[in-house]
Amino acid sequence: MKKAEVVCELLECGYAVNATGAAAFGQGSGSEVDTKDSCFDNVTALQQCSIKGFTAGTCGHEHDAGVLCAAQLRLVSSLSQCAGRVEILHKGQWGTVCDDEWEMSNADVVCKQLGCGIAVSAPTSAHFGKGTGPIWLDNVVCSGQEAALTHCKHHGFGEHNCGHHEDAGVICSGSLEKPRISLSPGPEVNWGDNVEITCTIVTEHLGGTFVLRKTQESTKLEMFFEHEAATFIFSKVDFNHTGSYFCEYHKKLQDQDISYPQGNTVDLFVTVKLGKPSISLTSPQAMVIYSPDKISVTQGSSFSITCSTYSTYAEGVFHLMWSDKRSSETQPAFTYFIFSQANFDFATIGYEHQGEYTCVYSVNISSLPFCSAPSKTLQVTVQAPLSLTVGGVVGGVVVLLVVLVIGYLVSRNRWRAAGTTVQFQNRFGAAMRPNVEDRSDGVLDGREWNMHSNVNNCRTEAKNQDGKTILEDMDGRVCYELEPLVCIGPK
Ligand SMILES: [Ca+2]
Ligand SMILES: [Ca+2]
Repeated sequence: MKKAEVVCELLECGYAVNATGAAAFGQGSGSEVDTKDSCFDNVTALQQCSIKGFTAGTCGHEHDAGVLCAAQLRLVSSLSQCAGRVEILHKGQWGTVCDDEWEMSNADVVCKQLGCGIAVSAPTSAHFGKGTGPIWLDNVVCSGQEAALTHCKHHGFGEHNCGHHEDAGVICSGSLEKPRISLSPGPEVNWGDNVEITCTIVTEHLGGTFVLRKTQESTKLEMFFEHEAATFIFSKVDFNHTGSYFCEYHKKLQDQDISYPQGNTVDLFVTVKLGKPSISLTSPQAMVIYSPDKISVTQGSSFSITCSTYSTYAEGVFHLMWSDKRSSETQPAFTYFIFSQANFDFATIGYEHQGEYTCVYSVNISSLPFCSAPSKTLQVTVQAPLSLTVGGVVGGVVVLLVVLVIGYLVSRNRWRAAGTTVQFQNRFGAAMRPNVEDRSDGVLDGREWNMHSNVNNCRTEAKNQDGKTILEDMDGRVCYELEPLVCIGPK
Protein backbone atom coordinates (compact mmCIF):
# COMPACT_ATOMS: atom_id res chain seq x y z
CA MET A 1 0.00 0.00 0.00
CA LYS A 2 2.83 2.35 0.76
CA LYS A 3 4.20 1.89 -2.78
CA ALA A 4 0.68 2.44 -4.16
CA GLU A 5 0.41 5.69 -2.18
CA VAL A 6 3.57 6.97 -3.85
CA VAL A 7 2.26 6.02 -7.31
CA CYS A 8 -1.11 7.78 -6.71
CA GLU A 9 0.71 10.82 -5.43
CA LEU A 10 3.06 10.90 -8.41
CA LEU A 11 0.12 10.72 -10.80
CA GLU A 12 -1.82 13.39 -8.83
CA CYS A 13 -4.65 10.89 -8.52
CA GLY A 14 -5.33 11.36 -4.82
CA TYR A 15 -4.74 8.64 -2.31
CA ALA A 16 -4.41 4.86 -2.78
CA VAL A 17 -7.56 2.89 -2.17
CA ASN A 18 -6.06 -0.47 -3.05
CA ALA A 19 -2.78 -2.10 -4.20
CA THR A 20 -3.30 -5.21 -6.28
CA GLY A 21 -1.01 -7.88 -7.71
CA ALA A 22 -1.55 -10.84 -10.07
CA ALA A 23 -2.57 -8.61 -12.98
CA ALA A 24 -5.85 -7.57 -11.33
CA PHE A 25 -6.27 -4.93 -14.03
CA GLY A 26 -5.23 -7.38 -16.79
CA GLN A 27 -1.85 -8.35 -18.08
CA GLY A 28 0.36 -5.77 -19.66
CA SER A 29 2.54 -6.22 -22.71
CA GLY A 30 6.07 -5.25 -23.63
CA SER A 31 9.01 -5.32 -21.29
CA GLU A 32 8.66 -5.55 -17.56
CA VAL A 33 10.91 -4.01 -14.96
CA ASP A 34 12.02 -4.77 -11.46
CA THR A 35 12.22 -1.90 -9.01
CA LYS A 36 14.17 -1.56 -5.83
CA ASP A 37 12.06 -0.94 -2.74
CA SER A 38 13.96 2.32 -2.20
CA CYS A 39 12.40 3.71 -5.43
CA PHE A 40 9.06 3.90 -3.57
CA ASP A 41 10.32 5.84 -0.56
CA ASN A 42 8.69 8.98 -1.93
CA VAL A 43 7.68 10.69 -5.16
CA THR A 44 11.17 12.15 -5.74
CA ALA A 45 12.83 8.74 -5.36
CA LEU A 46 10.37 7.21 -7.84
CA GLN A 47 11.04 10.01 -10.35
CA GLN A 48 14.82 9.52 -10.00
CA CYS A 49 14.57 5.72 -10.45
CA SER A 50 12.49 6.39 -13.57
CA ILE A 51 15.10 8.79 -14.97
CA LYS A 52 17.95 6.35 -14.28
CA GLY A 53 15.99 3.52 -15.87
CA PHE A 54 14.74 0.36 -14.26
CA THR A 55 16.41 -3.05 -14.53
CA ALA A 56 14.66 -5.61 -16.68
CA GLY A 57 12.44 -8.01 -14.73
CA THR A 58 11.63 -11.69 -15.22
CA CYS A 59 8.39 -12.02 -13.27
CA GLY A 60 5.98 -12.50 -16.13
CA HIS A 61 2.94 -10.33 -16.90
CA GLU A 62 0.71 -12.54 -14.76
CA HIS A 63 2.28 -10.74 -11.78
CA ASP A 64 1.62 -7.21 -13.03
CA ALA A 65 1.03 -4.81 -10.14
CA GLY A 66 -1.95 -2.47 -9.95
CA VAL A 67 -2.97 0.59 -7.99
CA LEU A 68 -6.43 1.99 -7.29
CA CYS A 69 -6.30 5.69 -6.49
CA ALA A 70 -9.13 7.98 -5.48
CA ALA A 71 -9.42 11.71 -5.11
CA GLN A 72 -9.86 12.87 -1.53
CA LEU A 73 -13.35 14.01 -0.51
CA ARG A 74 -14.72 16.21 2.23
CA LEU A 75 -18.17 17.38 3.30
CA VAL A 76 -18.45 21.01 4.34
CA SER A 77 -20.95 23.58 5.64
CA SER A 78 -22.78 21.43 8.16
CA LEU A 79 -22.35 20.60 11.83
CA SER A 80 -21.48 16.99 11.05
CA GLN A 81 -18.50 15.54 9.19
CA CYS A 82 -20.98 13.12 7.60
CA ALA A 83 -23.22 15.67 5.91
CA GLY A 84 -22.59 18.71 3.75
CA ARG A 85 -21.53 20.01 0.36
CA VAL A 86 -19.33 17.50 -1.46
CA GLU A 87 -15.84 18.80 -2.20
CA ILE A 88 -13.11 16.96 -4.01
CA LEU A 89 -9.34 17.52 -4.01
CA HIS A 90 -7.70 17.50 -7.42
CA LYS A 91 -4.23 18.77 -8.29
CA GLY A 92 -3.96 20.23 -4.81
CA GLN A 93 -7.14 22.28 -5.11
CA TRP A 94 -10.54 21.72 -3.51
CA GLY A 95 -13.52 22.00 -5.84
CA THR A 96 -17.19 21.06 -5.95
CA VAL A 97 -19.40 18.53 -7.75
CA CYS A 98 -22.30 19.56 -10.00
CA ASP A 99 -25.79 18.23 -9.17
CA ASP A 100 -26.61 17.08 -12.72
CA GLU A 101 -27.63 13.42 -12.44
CA TRP A 102 -26.89 13.59 -8.70
CA GLU A 103 -28.69 10.55 -7.22
CA MET A 104 -28.87 8.55 -4.01
CA SER A 105 -26.48 6.00 -5.50
CA ASN A 106 -23.89 8.78 -5.87
CA ALA A 107 -24.47 9.90 -2.30
CA ASP A 108 -24.13 6.28 -1.14
CA VAL A 109 -20.65 6.08 -2.71
CA VAL A 110 -19.63 9.33 -1.02
CA CYS A 111 -20.90 8.16 2.40
CA LYS A 112 -19.16 4.80 2.08
CA GLN A 113 -15.91 6.39 0.93
CA LEU A 114 -15.94 8.65 3.99
CA GLY A 115 -16.90 5.90 6.43
CA CYS A 116 -20.18 7.68 7.21
CA GLY A 117 -22.54 4.75 6.74
CA ILE A 118 -25.16 4.92 4.01
CA ALA A 119 -26.78 7.91 2.35
CA VAL A 120 -30.10 9.13 3.70
CA SER A 121 -30.40 12.06 1.31
CA ALA A 122 -28.72 13.48 -1.81
CA PRO A 123 -29.51 17.21 -1.65
CA THR A 124 -29.02 19.29 -4.80
CA SER A 125 -29.05 23.00 -5.73
CA ALA A 126 -26.41 24.08 -3.24
CA HIS A 127 -28.50 22.90 -0.27
CA PHE A 128 -25.43 23.37 1.92
CA GLY A 129 -24.53 26.69 0.32
CA LYS A 130 -22.51 27.60 -2.79
CA GLY A 131 -18.91 26.53 -2.89
CA THR A 132 -15.98 28.41 -4.36
CA GLY A 133 -13.11 27.33 -6.61
CA PRO A 134 -13.33 24.89 -9.51
CA ILE A 135 -16.29 22.67 -10.25
CA TRP A 136 -14.32 19.48 -10.69
CA LEU A 137 -17.00 16.93 -11.61
CA ASP A 138 -20.29 16.99 -13.57
CA ASN A 139 -22.83 14.36 -14.63
CA VAL A 140 -21.43 11.83 -12.21
CA VAL A 141 -23.21 8.49 -12.55
CA CYS A 142 -22.53 5.86 -9.90
CA SER A 143 -23.91 2.35 -9.63
CA GLY A 144 -23.52 2.56 -5.86
CA GLN A 145 -20.90 -0.19 -5.74
CA GLU A 146 -17.88 2.02 -6.49
CA ALA A 147 -15.23 2.42 -3.80
CA ALA A 148 -14.76 6.13 -4.54
CA LEU A 149 -16.68 8.92 -6.25
CA THR A 150 -13.95 9.37 -8.87
CA HIS A 151 -14.49 5.73 -9.92
CA CYS A 152 -18.00 6.61 -11.11
CA LYS A 153 -18.61 7.70 -14.70
CA HIS A 154 -18.05 11.38 -15.30
CA HIS A 155 -16.86 13.76 -18.00
CA GLY A 156 -13.39 14.25 -16.52
CA PHE A 157 -11.98 16.71 -14.04
CA GLY A 158 -12.99 20.29 -14.72
CA GLU A 159 -15.37 19.36 -17.59
CA HIS A 160 -18.80 20.85 -16.73
CA ASN A 161 -21.65 23.15 -17.72
CA CYS A 162 -22.64 24.15 -14.18
CA GLY A 163 -22.53 26.98 -11.70
CA HIS A 164 -21.99 26.81 -7.96
CA HIS A 165 -25.76 27.16 -7.39
CA GLU A 166 -25.84 23.52 -8.53
CA ASP A 167 -23.39 22.22 -5.96
CA ALA A 168 -24.21 18.70 -4.81
CA GLY A 169 -24.47 17.58 -1.19
CA VAL A 170 -25.05 14.43 0.84
CA ILE A 171 -26.52 13.52 4.18
CA CYS A 172 -25.14 10.23 5.48
CA SER A 173 -26.60 8.06 8.18
CA GLY A 174 -23.48 8.71 10.25
CA SER A 175 -24.53 12.33 10.69
CA LEU A 176 -27.92 11.53 12.20
CA GLU A 177 -28.18 11.21 15.93
CA LYS A 178 -30.88 8.97 17.22
CA PRO A 179 -33.65 10.67 19.17
CA ARG A 180 -33.46 10.55 22.93
CA ILE A 181 -36.33 9.61 25.17
CA SER A 182 -37.24 10.59 28.71
CA LEU A 183 -40.04 9.66 31.09
CA SER A 184 -41.78 11.84 33.63
CA PRO A 185 -42.39 11.36 36.52
CA GLY A 186 -40.21 8.24 36.21
CA PRO A 187 -40.05 4.68 34.96
CA GLU A 188 -42.31 3.38 37.72
CA VAL A 189 -45.66 5.10 38.03
CA ASN A 190 -48.90 4.54 39.85
CA TRP A 191 -51.97 3.25 38.11
CA GLY A 192 -54.08 6.31 37.29
CA ASP A 193 -51.15 8.73 37.19
CA ASN A 194 -50.40 11.00 34.24
CA VAL A 195 -47.20 10.17 32.38
CA GLU A 196 -45.26 12.28 29.89
CA ILE A 197 -42.83 10.76 27.41
CA THR A 198 -40.58 13.26 25.64
CA CYS A 199 -38.63 12.60 22.43
CA THR A 200 -35.70 14.93 21.77
CA ILE A 201 -33.66 15.24 18.58
CA VAL A 202 -30.33 16.93 17.85
CA THR A 203 -30.40 17.90 14.18
CA GLU A 204 -30.01 20.71 11.72
CA HIS A 205 -33.25 19.58 10.12
CA LEU A 206 -36.00 20.61 12.53
CA GLY A 207 -39.65 20.53 11.59
CA GLY A 208 -40.02 16.78 11.35
CA THR A 209 -42.32 14.12 12.67
CA PHE A 210 -41.71 12.55 16.05
CA VAL A 211 -43.03 9.03 16.46
CA LEU A 212 -43.44 7.25 19.76
CA ARG A 213 -43.64 3.49 19.48
CA LYS A 214 -44.09 0.68 21.92
CA THR A 215 -41.97 -2.39 21.21
CA GLN A 216 -43.82 -5.47 19.98
CA GLU A 217 -46.86 -3.38 19.12
CA SER A 218 -47.86 -1.90 15.80
CA THR A 219 -49.63 1.09 17.32
CA LYS A 220 -47.72 4.35 17.32
CA LEU A 221 -48.23 7.95 18.26
CA GLU A 222 -47.11 10.58 15.76
CA MET A 223 -46.57 14.29 16.19
CA PHE A 224 -45.22 16.84 13.73
CA PHE A 225 -43.20 19.40 15.61
CA GLU A 226 -41.13 22.43 14.62
CA HIS A 227 -38.94 22.19 17.71
CA GLU A 228 -36.31 19.76 18.91
CA ALA A 229 -38.57 17.94 21.36
CA ALA A 230 -42.10 16.56 21.41
CA THR A 231 -43.97 15.36 24.48
CA PHE A 232 -46.57 12.62 24.40
CA ILE A 233 -48.96 12.63 27.35
CA PHE A 234 -50.73 9.58 28.73
CA SER A 235 -53.43 10.59 31.16
CA LYS A 236 -54.51 8.08 33.78
CA VAL A 237 -52.26 5.22 32.83
CA ASP A 238 -53.40 1.67 33.33
CA PHE A 239 -51.56 -1.62 33.23
CA ASN A 240 -51.76 -1.70 29.42
CA HIS A 241 -49.28 1.18 29.37
CA THR A 242 -46.58 -0.98 30.91
CA GLY A 243 -43.92 -1.73 28.31
CA SER A 244 -40.85 -0.51 26.42
CA TYR A 245 -41.03 2.68 24.37
CA PHE A 246 -38.74 4.29 21.82
CA CYS A 247 -38.73 7.40 19.64
CA GLU A 248 -38.32 7.81 15.91
CA TYR A 249 -37.80 10.97 13.90
CA HIS A 250 -38.57 11.54 10.22
CA LYS A 251 -37.97 14.59 8.13
CA LYS A 252 -38.87 15.31 4.53
CA LEU A 253 -36.04 17.01 2.68
CA GLN A 254 -36.26 17.78 -1.02
CA ASP A 255 -38.91 15.08 -1.47
CA GLN A 256 -36.72 12.53 0.28
CA ASP A 257 -37.85 11.11 3.60
CA ILE A 258 -34.95 11.02 6.01
CA SER A 259 -35.46 8.43 8.72
CA TYR A 260 -33.24 9.03 11.70
CA PRO A 261 -31.88 5.97 13.51
CA GLN A 262 -34.24 4.39 16.00
CA GLY A 263 -33.77 5.67 19.54
CA ASN A 264 -33.01 3.66 22.65
CA THR A 265 -35.87 2.12 24.59
CA VAL A 266 -37.11 3.02 28.04
CA ASP A 267 -39.32 0.86 30.22
CA LEU A 268 -42.50 2.14 31.78
CA PHE A 269 -43.93 0.13 34.63
CA VAL A 270 -47.41 0.83 35.92
CA THR A 271 -48.03 -0.41 39.41
CA VAL A 272 -50.18 0.17 42.47
CA LYS A 273 -48.31 1.45 45.50
CA LEU A 274 -50.23 1.39 48.76
CA GLY A 275 -48.91 3.15 51.84
CA LYS A 276 -48.47 1.38 55.12
CA PRO A 277 -51.71 1.64 57.11
CA SER A 278 -51.97 2.75 60.76
CA ILE A 279 -53.29 0.58 63.53
CA SER A 280 -54.95 1.83 66.69
CA LEU A 281 -57.06 0.47 69.48
CA THR A 282 -60.33 1.84 70.76
CA SER A 283 -62.22 0.70 73.82
CA PRO A 284 -65.80 1.91 73.42
CA GLN A 285 -66.81 1.03 76.98
CA ALA A 286 -64.07 2.90 78.71
CA MET A 287 -63.94 5.42 75.88
CA VAL A 288 -60.19 5.31 75.96
CA ILE A 289 -58.21 5.86 72.80
CA TYR A 290 -54.64 4.82 72.43
CA SER A 291 -52.29 3.50 69.87
CA PRO A 292 -49.52 1.75 71.71
CA ASP A 293 -47.21 -0.99 70.54
CA LYS A 294 -48.40 -3.19 73.38
CA ILE A 295 -51.61 -3.22 75.30
CA SER A 296 -52.96 -5.19 78.20
CA VAL A 297 -56.73 -5.61 78.15
CA THR A 298 -58.97 -6.89 80.91
CA GLN A 299 -60.76 -10.13 80.18
CA GLY A 300 -64.40 -9.64 79.41
CA SER A 301 -64.04 -6.04 78.29
CA SER A 302 -64.66 -4.97 74.71
CA PHE A 303 -62.56 -2.96 72.30
CA SER A 304 -62.10 -2.41 68.63
CA ILE A 305 -59.01 -2.20 66.46
CA THR A 306 -59.06 0.51 63.85
CA CYS A 307 -57.08 0.24 60.63
CA SER A 308 -56.67 3.42 58.60
CA THR A 309 -54.68 4.71 55.65
CA TYR A 310 -54.45 7.43 53.06
CA SER A 311 -54.73 6.21 49.54
CA THR A 312 -55.89 7.50 46.19
CA TYR A 313 -57.19 3.98 45.67
CA ALA A 314 -60.56 3.96 47.44
CA GLU A 315 -63.06 1.18 48.01
CA GLY A 316 -60.50 -1.24 49.34
CA VAL A 317 -60.70 -3.60 52.26
CA PHE A 318 -58.69 -3.86 55.43
CA HIS A 319 -57.38 -7.18 56.64
CA LEU A 320 -56.67 -7.49 60.32
CA MET A 321 -53.89 -10.06 60.49
CA TRP A 322 -53.62 -12.01 63.69
CA SER A 323 -50.23 -13.63 63.91
CA ASP A 324 -50.81 -16.03 66.80
CA LYS A 325 -53.71 -17.74 65.12
CA ARG A 326 -52.33 -17.14 61.63
CA SER A 327 -55.75 -15.93 60.65
CA SER A 328 -57.25 -12.71 59.43
CA GLU A 329 -60.52 -10.87 59.33
CA THR A 330 -61.60 -8.58 56.52
CA GLN A 331 -63.73 -5.44 56.59
CA PRO A 332 -64.61 -3.09 53.77
CA ALA A 333 -63.00 0.33 54.18
CA PHE A 334 -65.06 3.40 54.84
CA THR A 335 -63.52 6.10 52.64
CA TYR A 336 -63.64 9.83 52.84
CA PHE A 337 -61.67 11.64 50.12
CA ILE A 338 -58.33 9.83 50.34
CA PHE A 339 -58.72 8.60 53.92
CA SER A 340 -59.97 5.06 54.49
CA GLN A 341 -60.57 3.14 57.66
CA ALA A 342 -62.28 0.08 59.11
CA ASN A 343 -63.07 -1.06 62.65
CA PHE A 344 -62.76 -4.58 63.93
CA ASP A 345 -64.89 -4.97 67.05
CA PHE A 346 -64.15 -7.43 69.82
CA ALA A 347 -67.33 -7.59 71.93
CA THR A 348 -66.01 -9.71 74.76
CA ILE A 349 -62.28 -10.12 74.99
CA GLY A 350 -60.96 -13.47 76.07
CA TYR A 351 -57.53 -15.04 76.44
CA GLU A 352 -57.94 -16.49 72.98
CA HIS A 353 -57.69 -12.96 71.60
CA GLN A 354 -54.13 -12.47 72.81
CA GLY A 355 -51.52 -11.98 70.12
CA GLU A 356 -49.99 -9.60 67.63
CA TYR A 357 -52.22 -7.72 65.22
CA THR A 358 -51.34 -5.86 62.05
CA CYS A 359 -53.46 -4.06 59.45
CA VAL A 360 -53.11 -4.55 55.69
CA TYR A 361 -54.95 -2.45 53.12
CA SER A 362 -55.93 -4.13 49.91
CA VAL A 363 -57.56 -2.95 46.68
CA ASN A 364 -58.67 -4.61 43.47
CA ILE A 365 -57.67 -2.75 40.33
CA SER A 366 -58.41 -4.16 36.90
CA SER A 367 -59.31 -7.42 38.66
CA LEU A 368 -55.86 -7.63 40.23
CA PRO A 369 -55.42 -7.58 43.99
CA PHE A 370 -52.85 -5.24 45.51
CA CYS A 371 -51.87 -5.21 49.17
CA SER A 372 -50.05 -2.68 51.29
CA ALA A 373 -47.19 -3.57 53.57
CA PRO A 374 -48.43 -4.49 57.04
CA SER A 375 -48.83 -1.74 59.62
CA LYS A 376 -46.79 -1.71 62.78
CA THR A 377 -47.61 -4.55 65.17
CA LEU A 378 -50.02 -4.14 68.03
CA GLN A 379 -49.40 -6.69 70.77
CA VAL A 380 -52.48 -7.47 72.83
CA THR A 381 -52.28 -9.36 76.13
CA VAL A 382 -55.33 -10.24 78.22
CA GLN A 383 -55.31 -9.95 81.99
CA ALA A 384 -57.68 -11.22 84.64
CA PRO A 385 -60.40 -8.86 85.82
CA LEU A 386 -59.46 -6.84 88.90
CA SER A 387 -62.15 -8.50 91.06
CA LEU A 388 -60.54 -11.92 90.57
CA THR A 389 -57.08 -10.85 91.58
CA VAL A 390 -57.99 -8.60 94.48
CA GLY A 391 -60.82 -9.96 96.52
CA GLY A 392 -63.95 -8.46 97.90
CA VAL A 393 -63.75 -5.38 100.03
CA VAL A 394 -60.15 -4.58 99.25
CA GLY A 395 -61.00 -4.63 95.57
CA GLY A 396 -63.99 -2.39 96.13
CA VAL A 397 -61.85 0.15 98.00
CA VAL A 398 -59.28 0.11 95.22
CA VAL A 399 -61.95 0.59 92.58
CA LEU A 400 -63.40 3.46 94.57
CA LEU A 401 -59.97 5.05 94.83
CA VAL A 402 -59.36 4.62 91.12
CA VAL A 403 -62.72 6.21 90.32
CA LEU A 404 -61.92 9.13 92.60
CA VAL A 405 -58.52 9.62 91.04
CA ILE A 406 -59.93 9.43 87.53
CA GLY A 407 -62.69 11.85 88.51
CA TYR A 408 -60.07 14.25 89.77
CA LEU A 409 -57.96 13.95 86.65
CA VAL A 410 -60.94 14.43 84.40
CA SER A 411 -62.18 17.51 86.18
CA ARG A 412 -58.66 18.90 86.07
CA ASN A 413 -58.39 18.14 82.34
CA ARG A 414 -61.73 19.69 81.63
CA TRP A 415 -60.36 22.87 82.97
CA ARG A 416 -57.01 22.50 81.29
CA ALA A 417 -58.19 21.26 77.91
CA ALA A 418 -60.66 24.02 77.19
CA GLY A 419 -59.73 25.62 73.89
CA THR A 420 -56.69 23.41 73.27
CA THR A 421 -55.91 21.61 70.05
CA VAL A 422 -56.94 18.02 70.07
CA GLN A 423 -55.56 15.38 67.72
CA PHE A 424 -58.39 13.04 67.08
CA GLN A 425 -61.19 12.69 64.74
CA ASN A 426 -64.71 11.48 64.91
CA ARG A 427 -65.48 8.42 62.97
CA PHE A 428 -67.48 10.23 60.33
CA GLY A 429 -64.56 12.14 59.04
CA ALA A 430 -65.74 15.67 59.34
CA ALA A 431 -63.23 18.47 58.83
CA MET A 432 -60.33 16.26 57.87
CA ARG A 433 -57.37 18.07 56.46
CA PRO A 434 -55.14 15.67 54.61
CA ASN A 435 -51.65 16.90 53.91
CA VAL A 436 -51.52 16.10 50.25
CA GLU A 437 -48.00 17.46 49.74
CA ASP A 438 -46.52 15.11 52.27
CA ARG A 439 -47.95 11.82 51.13
CA SER A 440 -45.37 11.22 48.46
CA ASP A 441 -43.46 8.64 50.48
CA GLY A 442 -46.59 6.56 50.63
CA VAL A 443 -46.07 5.84 54.29
CA LEU A 444 -48.95 7.34 56.09
CA ASP A 445 -48.73 6.84 59.77
CA GLY A 446 -51.26 9.39 60.84
CA ARG A 447 -48.86 12.27 61.12
CA GLU A 448 -50.13 13.86 58.00
CA TRP A 449 -53.31 15.29 59.29
CA ASN A 450 -54.89 16.58 62.36
CA MET A 451 -58.06 18.17 63.41
CA HIS A 452 -58.62 21.23 65.43
CA SER A 453 -61.44 21.01 67.85
CA ASN A 454 -62.60 22.74 70.90
CA VAL A 455 -64.18 19.66 72.36
CA ASN A 456 -63.49 19.44 76.03
CA ASN A 457 -62.50 16.51 78.15
CA CYS A 458 -60.00 15.02 75.83
CA ARG A 459 -56.40 14.17 76.23
CA THR A 460 -53.87 16.83 75.82
CA GLU A 461 -50.54 16.36 74.18
CA ALA A 462 -47.37 15.10 75.82
CA LYS A 463 -43.79 14.96 74.61
CA ASN A 464 -41.86 11.75 74.09
CA GLN A 465 -38.09 11.36 74.45
CA ASP A 466 -37.50 12.75 70.96
CA GLY A 467 -39.44 15.84 71.87
CA LYS A 468 -42.21 14.84 69.50
CA THR A 469 -45.75 15.38 70.56
CA ILE A 470 -47.53 12.17 71.40
CA LEU A 471 -50.89 11.30 72.77
CA GLU A 472 -50.88 9.74 76.15
CA ASP A 473 -52.17 6.23 76.51
CA MET A 474 -54.12 4.47 79.21
CA ASP A 475 -51.78 5.59 81.94
CA GLY A 476 -52.52 9.16 81.13
CA ARG A 477 -55.76 10.97 80.85
CA VAL A 478 -59.18 9.82 79.91
CA CYS A 479 -61.65 11.00 77.38
CA TYR A 480 -65.30 10.81 78.31
CA GLU A 481 -67.61 12.62 76.01
CA LEU A 482 -66.61 11.95 72.45
CA GLU A 483 -67.83 8.68 71.14
CA PRO A 484 -67.19 7.16 68.77
CA LEU A 485 -63.65 8.40 68.54
CA VAL A 486 -60.67 7.37 66.54
CA CYS A 487 -57.21 8.18 67.48
CA ILE A 488 -55.36 10.00 64.81
CA GLY A 489 -52.03 9.80 66.45
CA PRO A 490 -49.31 12.27 67.17
CA LYS A 491 -49.17 15.55 65.41
CA1 LIG B 1 -28.19 21.01 -12.48
CA1 LIG C 1 -23.95 18.87 -16.81
